[in-house]
Amino acid sequence: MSLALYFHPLSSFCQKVLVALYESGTPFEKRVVDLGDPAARAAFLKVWPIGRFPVLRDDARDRTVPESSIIIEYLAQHYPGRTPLVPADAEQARQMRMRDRFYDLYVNAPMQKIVTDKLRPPGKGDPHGVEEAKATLRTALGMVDQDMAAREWAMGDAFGMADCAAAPALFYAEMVTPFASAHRHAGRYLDRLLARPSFARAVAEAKPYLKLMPK
Ligand SMILES: N[C@@H](CCC(=O)N[C@@H](CS)C(=O)NCC(=O)O)C(=O)O
Repeated sequence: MSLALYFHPLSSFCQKVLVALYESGTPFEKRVVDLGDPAARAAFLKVWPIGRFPVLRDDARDRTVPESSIIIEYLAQHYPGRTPLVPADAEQARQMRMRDRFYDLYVNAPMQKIVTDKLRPPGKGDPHGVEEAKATLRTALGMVDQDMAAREWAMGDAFGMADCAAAPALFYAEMVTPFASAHRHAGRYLDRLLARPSFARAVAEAKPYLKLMPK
């Protein structure tokens, strides 16, 4: 098998790529990385010294591809599957990328900031940063609610890369700062994402690890 994904099932950015792979039906080998294990971390840093996953390794093309959006673009370019994840039309593709960035930067990243702050050693927290993250998340979720009032998926009728980004970002955002009852359109969008087989599978695979989420 040419493709291998370095990832962890609990990671939101990794789930984003898992959804893309499950949507496209592209075969790949799973390499679960436990960053808490010094040997596994050291081995992963040899693959990608930045130390963040997901990372895709393509032996056939001799490419190491980091960054969830770039991995999905790479898959769409070199391993197109049954679900086209990036529109062929340039204007549609630009809009898809804009929404993908929106979910990564203004939903996923602030959600991650709120969660990871709880893992910091006592006295090393960043309450100001967490307040900023909460404010960004609130604004972003209000925008998602408006945007999804008349859409099934992020770009309209067709599921794509932005929905891969939205699914884990909204899933964990609902856990961290519940929004679905106040933002009904965003909440129903999350319900549709959870019912989508690709994301349902990623969530089922994450379930055994959810207990590791800090309270
Ligand atoms: N911009 C990156 C973000 C990746 C990222 O933040 N991954 C997190 C897990 S969700 C990670 O590797 N965290 C480990 C660490 O920071 O030590 C992407 O889109 O792939």
